[in-house]
Amino acid sequence: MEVAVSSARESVSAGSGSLSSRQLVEVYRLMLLSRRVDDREILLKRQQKTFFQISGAGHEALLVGAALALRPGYDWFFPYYRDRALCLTLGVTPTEMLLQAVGAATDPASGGRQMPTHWSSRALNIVSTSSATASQLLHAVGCAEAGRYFSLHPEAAASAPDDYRAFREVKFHGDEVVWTSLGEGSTSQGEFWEALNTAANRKLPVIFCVEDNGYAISTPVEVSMPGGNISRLVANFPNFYFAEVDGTDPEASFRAVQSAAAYCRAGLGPAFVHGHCMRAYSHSLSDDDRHYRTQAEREADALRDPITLLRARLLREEILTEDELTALEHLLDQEVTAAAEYALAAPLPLVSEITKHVYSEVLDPTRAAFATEQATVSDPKPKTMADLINACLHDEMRRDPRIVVFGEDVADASREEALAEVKGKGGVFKLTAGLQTEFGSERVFNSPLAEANIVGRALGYAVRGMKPVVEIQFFDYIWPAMHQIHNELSVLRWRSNGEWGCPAVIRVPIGGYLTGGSIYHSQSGESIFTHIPGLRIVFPSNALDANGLLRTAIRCDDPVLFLEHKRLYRETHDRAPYPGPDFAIPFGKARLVRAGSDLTIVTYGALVPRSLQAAERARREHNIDVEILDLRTLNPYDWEAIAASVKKTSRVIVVHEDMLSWGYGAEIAARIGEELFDSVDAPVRRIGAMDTFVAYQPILEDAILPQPETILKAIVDLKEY
Ligand SMILES: Cc1ncc(C[n+]2csc(CCOP(=O)(O)OP(=O)(O)O)c2C)c(N)n1
Ligand SMILES: [Mg+2]
Repeated sequence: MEVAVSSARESVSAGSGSLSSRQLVEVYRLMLLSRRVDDREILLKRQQKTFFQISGAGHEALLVGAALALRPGYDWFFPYYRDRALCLTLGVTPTEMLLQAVGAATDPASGGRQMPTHWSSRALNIVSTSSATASQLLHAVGCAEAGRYFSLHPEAAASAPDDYRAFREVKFHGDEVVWTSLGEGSTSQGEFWEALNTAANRKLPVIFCVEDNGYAISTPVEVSMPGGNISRLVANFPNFYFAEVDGTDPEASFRAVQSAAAYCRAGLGPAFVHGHCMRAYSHSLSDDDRHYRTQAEREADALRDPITLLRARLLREEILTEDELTALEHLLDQEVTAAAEYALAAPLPLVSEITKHVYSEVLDPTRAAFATEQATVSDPKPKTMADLINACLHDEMRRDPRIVVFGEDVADASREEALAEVKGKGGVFKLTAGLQTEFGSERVFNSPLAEANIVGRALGYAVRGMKPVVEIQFFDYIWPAMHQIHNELSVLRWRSNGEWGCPAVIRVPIGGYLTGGSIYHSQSGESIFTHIPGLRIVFPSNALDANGLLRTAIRCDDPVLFLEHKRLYRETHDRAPYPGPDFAIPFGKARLVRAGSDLTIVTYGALVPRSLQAAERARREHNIDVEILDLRTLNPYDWEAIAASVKKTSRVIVVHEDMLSWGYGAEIAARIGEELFDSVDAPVRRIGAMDTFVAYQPILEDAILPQPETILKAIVDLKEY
């Protein structure tokens, strides 16, 4: 009676799409195993031995059918929390699932960090998922793009000893497909449409599977979407293979996904499989569907339970007898009981390891290897920050074929033929100028106007071992990507207990002092990002630092937010000669801008030159000798340099452009208060923008943002304190 999953897979794949009796028994075994693991988790939760439960009950037929049509460890998977039966069929074991349910140290998906059903397996190419509905779809898109890139450029897969590539294994075959799934309610998320957009446009081998159980918690499908049928809404997307299928029928589901996979493998485009399944239980154990579904509706739905249907079919077609079914069920119970016992006895995670894998454990961007700071100047002509960022991008793309650059308007010209006649755009600030012309449209291309699309895809590229260096056009418009940055990019490594990482670089023009930039082209807000663990934040104040820090950002193994102050892009005072292709500056190392003995200013970005002006005047007009530290990177930041300077001068002002309240300075000031209380002779001062937005009229902008005069006044006040 027992049939190994692999043999079922082989014979099913070779056959016509209908399942033999033997295979149907195996499908039933997997479906029932999935249900029994759910039921065991529910029991354990009621016994307070686990802490959360959400089941896949009602989705089993669709998912076992789907998994049999796909290749574990070969194809890639971005599933969601209902996909227990898919993962079981791919090869995740009940024991592994229950280890996650109890939060064991040996939970291979997350080491006790994620709720149950948050799948992850490096061996099976199941990429760790979050709880956020639909955000995984963009990762699947980026993953498919990366797979295609490696198959066209296999040389790019080569490892390199001196950067992130030493730790980013690359696997590709050329015809792998990427599975991603979601509930019908989650199709209301913008990221769903952003993912379909790019998958269709680039003909990517992604299977989008909508598991339609008719409800999003308590919200029925007709409320989630006009017309109540997602297939109808997406029908006009070009290049897709579409299938709408009875997801309670494993055979029909298998056939749909098999055809979808064949279409994708042939390079024809993405596929959309819409499976109508049912929700056998409430949304989760925290929900009670009797509160919003009538008894009649619940009873009618229960008639479509795929386990009951297949069991009846096995009896009806005399494939198994009642006794044989009972024996099978008994065997599964034994298997699940053994798995639960094992999981309950498993070691618990160590509190001492909580912060492990917040950042890369293998490549520290503060380390000396990044401290070349050896400029090899061949041309002494000073270059702007814009020039030297652009130069760094050129250098690194030459050195590392895994780098791709995309974002809004970053290409020279999407219509390549135009480049014979025109100069090219290369970004609204021209920071990416010439990259497409030198490296081609496969490596440098425009994204749709959708910021979550940019960051979500970057994550997908990076998990495959590529290095996306993407641009968000203005910091003011980073917010649609915030969900991806906060809930996905920065946390992937930690939530998978180090199994996955996504060391993408996001370059973002930021800041005001533009005269006329107004609310939507002058925002700061770096402290919102320094509050996110897992993300490195860089904020250079001059051309040379921008060049050396961007190089480290690109070579390192963590995700990096690289903030470029627009006002500093083309200033005269911060220029430097091109320092050569290996000039790198480690993170977490402040620059001493000006040595002084009376007072310390801790600052960064556009406030570095403004603080310097104030310090020069303080010297001339008041004989006060100010020391200035430019932090250069905000996470990590150079506490040692701050502490040494504060101990020397005993007076300190933290100066930034961002609003004062809850700003970056608050954290630095608080830490000085906590750790250096005995070293200061005056209150720690902060200077920042007024707690409002940046206005258009220059008189208002000048008053809102900190000016050299503001800093000078604070210096004098504090010295006299
Ligand atoms: C972005 C986001 N918003 C809200 C939630 C809370 N939430 C979890 S599941 C869910 C309903 C999802 O319904 P559907 O997409 O139909 O999937 P189903 O659970 O029915 O399989 C909601 C609102 C979430 N996890 N993520
Ligand atoms: Mg649903």
